[in-house]
Amino acid sequence: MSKIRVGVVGCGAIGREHARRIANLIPETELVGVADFFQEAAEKTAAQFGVKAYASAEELIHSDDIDAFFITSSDPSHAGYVLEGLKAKKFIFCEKPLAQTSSDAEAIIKAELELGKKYVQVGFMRRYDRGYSEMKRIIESGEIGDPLMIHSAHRNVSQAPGFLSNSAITQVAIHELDISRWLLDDEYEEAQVLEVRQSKSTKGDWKNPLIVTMKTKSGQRIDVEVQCSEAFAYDIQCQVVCEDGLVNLPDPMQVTVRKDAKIKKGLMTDWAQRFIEAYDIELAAWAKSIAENGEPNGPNSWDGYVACCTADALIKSRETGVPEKVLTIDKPELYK
Ligand code: ISE
Repeated sequence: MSKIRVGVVGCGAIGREHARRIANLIPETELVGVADFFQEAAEKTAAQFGVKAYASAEELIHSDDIDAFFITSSDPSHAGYVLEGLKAKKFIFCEKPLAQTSSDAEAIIKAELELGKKYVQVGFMRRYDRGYSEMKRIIESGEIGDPLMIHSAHRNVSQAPGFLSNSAITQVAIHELDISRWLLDDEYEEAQVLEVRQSKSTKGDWKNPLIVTMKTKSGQRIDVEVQCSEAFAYDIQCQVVCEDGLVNLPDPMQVTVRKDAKIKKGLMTDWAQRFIEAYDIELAAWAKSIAENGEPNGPNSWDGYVACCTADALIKSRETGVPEKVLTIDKPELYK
């Protein structure tokens, strides 16, 4: 079978990482070209992989040499490129978030429904992390009873320039919005951001830390501590409390060093390293599902849309100070 010919839109760190996977790790794919808002960045990455630098994202998306493309550009550009890709009937792998607002994500759902087939996958890579996958398997087995609540923490050492106050929700907490509903297999009723005493590292109108909470339709509660920056490490914690027991996300493997009458064990500082294996598994599964079944089978536009609706409710609750309803359209048949 011929290879899936892939382009990458956005040549920042995650774009180059995905380009490397497409070019070197995944047998079903071939890297054909890249594009970036800054032509120099596109040319540098193209030279690194020996592929074409397109003059614009639109040119790459509409090229007859491309079957599928990755969106790894800045968050506000995602929704527009997804819509462009649907016009061109290309498979689209869009890094999270799918859009900046639920109305932009809804436009994507409508465009995809008109095509009657799934073209879009959203980069919620945690679903492919071995720790989270095992937690889901245990919850679904029923061996520790029904899930009642989740306690999570998402702690970062730093953020790239351009980070805004609501990026804490749309860029950081968005992973928790997806992984929690995936683990619980339930939808959200309401969501709220809780105020907490601010740490000395709070910058401008960023709130650091924040507590993000959600309540599901069946009454489960989720609380997430979000530290956008200056945390002691890149540290992701998740504990699902069930009726008869609980399940914890394991820390990544680290060796221990014994010295000076102490045991030392390192923590990570970088999210790309923390989830490197999850990204590998995610991209391999994406390519395999397209090659074998003609459509992606990972987190889809609906999942991206629900995350945006939940983010909208959280952003609204920052203004109102009370829990806000998570409002969605009815789930279309295509995503059931
Ligand atoms: C980044 O964009 C990610 O997706 C990481 O997973 C997250 O932990 C980090 O805070 C974001 O900036």
